[in-house]
Amino acid sequence: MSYELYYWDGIQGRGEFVRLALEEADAAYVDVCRGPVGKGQGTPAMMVIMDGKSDFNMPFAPPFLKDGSLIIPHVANILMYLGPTLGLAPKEEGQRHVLNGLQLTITDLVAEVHDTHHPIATSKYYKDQKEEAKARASEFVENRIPKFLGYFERVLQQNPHGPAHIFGDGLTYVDLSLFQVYEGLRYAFPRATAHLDRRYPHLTALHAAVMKRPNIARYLRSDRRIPFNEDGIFRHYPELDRDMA
Ligand SMILES: N[C@@H](CCC(=O)N[C@@H](CS)C(=O)NCC(=O)O)C(=O)O
Repeated sequence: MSYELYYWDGIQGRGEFVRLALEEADAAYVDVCRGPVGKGQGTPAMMVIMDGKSDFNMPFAPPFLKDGSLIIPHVANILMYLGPTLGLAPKEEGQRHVLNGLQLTITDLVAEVHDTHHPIATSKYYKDQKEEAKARASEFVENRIPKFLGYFERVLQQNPHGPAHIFGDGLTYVDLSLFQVYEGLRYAFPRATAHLDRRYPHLTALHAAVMKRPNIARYLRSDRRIPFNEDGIFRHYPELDRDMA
């Protein structure tokens, strides 16, 4: 039976972290909102569950994964659920929680990326909070990108199995998510991230290695990979970008 991924159509957004894991594992899944309306798919099918008009648990926000009768919300939670089955997480429970801690740090980072263009209200347009966005993005570029990426670089450096992976000696879903963060930050802040390779060599090598994995490379070439755009989490607004000190 296929997994069902529910996420807003037209953007990579937070759904992309889950897609990358499903694609790497070549798992059968339906991207429900991208399917035909009227055949149990499309955004209306998601809204039925979101609005509590189905027999399933009602999630607060997408993405969520449906596996049979289970609805699993929140990116990190979905990945923790899928990880062992997809071969992208250790089987041992304690280690799975360590991995989840890393993914939750990515959740925090993603929330801060979102807040660079929506610092005041998620319900308002970017154009209605541009001044505040400038201040927020400036702080993000100056202090938060170095703090988050510096942290992940150090975790790679300290991995007793070597810096090829963020945890243990094999690929995990966190490696895939770090690839996505690296891609997204470079799209949103090309000036600020101009020298990532020099500053964060292990992260840069991880990004390159993930991009070359056969299933990921195939996915990136496919039309399932929607280009970044200004409706997603990682948005490129030149006025929010600047050179890093
Ligand atoms: N912690 C959740 C955040 C989910 C989330 O914020 N989803 C966004 C789309 S990317 C949304 O639709 N939010 C609606 C809202 O917050 O009202 C996760 O990591 O999945």
